[in-house]
Amino acid sequence: MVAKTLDSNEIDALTKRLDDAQTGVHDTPSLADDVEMDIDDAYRIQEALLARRLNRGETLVGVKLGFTSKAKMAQMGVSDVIIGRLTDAMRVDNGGRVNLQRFIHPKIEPEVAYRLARDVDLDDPTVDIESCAEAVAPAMEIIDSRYRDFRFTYTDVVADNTSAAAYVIGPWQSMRAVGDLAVRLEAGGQAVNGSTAAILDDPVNALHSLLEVSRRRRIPLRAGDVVLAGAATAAIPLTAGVARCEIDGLGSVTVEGKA
Ligand code: OOG
Ligand code: MG
Repeated sequence: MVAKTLDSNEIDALTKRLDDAQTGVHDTPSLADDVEMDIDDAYRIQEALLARRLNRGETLVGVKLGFTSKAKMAQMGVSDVIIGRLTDAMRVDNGGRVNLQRFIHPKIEPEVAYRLARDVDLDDPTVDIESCAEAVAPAMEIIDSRYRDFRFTYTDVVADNTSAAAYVIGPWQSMRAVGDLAVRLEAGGQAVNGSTAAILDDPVNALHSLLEVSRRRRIPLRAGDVVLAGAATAAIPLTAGVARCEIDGLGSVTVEGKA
């Protein structure tokens, strides 16, 4: 069988479908129900979604990894690390409020964030990605799959910018080991506990996985970029009220969902 990639009209139509779902705050069925697409197509759709956001005046501020924890892989029934893109419109200040009307069915998850000190040369095989990171912080990501009931395939979720919707970052510290720190997330009367070790055994490994995927997908990594290393526990629903994540030794971060 000859592998068929989607033509640019098909890419445009699927991109519009996901973009309309996000901006119109409504869900959409899995793309995989309607079309056959491969992982290259999925990253093309993600790139086209980003282009639409940039056209609307948003700026690119970083990247996020997904499926870096066994809990998340089990929850979502998929495997393999995925990368999405963060824009300034997704950023919420620590302690700030976020309007829940922006989202379809938001969930929140505890993350570790890194900040890059310099541009990463993707073509330099000797580049030391760890030395390109200057700071680390506790963080939370709000995910809001555009797919009905959060039901998606591996290619679906990549096309949908890996469910990225919003993020909040706590106090930055200069680079240090964060390999096995206790993590607690509380939101909407629920709490989950875990460890940063759930993120690829050590969140720093997320930087290495990121470099690998960025090289393959030509995703630029630039000075100042935020990197969300992936969730340390399963995500829980974000409802009205304060959500709080505490990471031992790294500090805490909060966001308030406004009904
Ligand atoms: C996909 C996003 C995964 C993570 O940290 O693993 C992710 C999803 O679960 O909807 O952001
Ligand atoms: Mg995440």
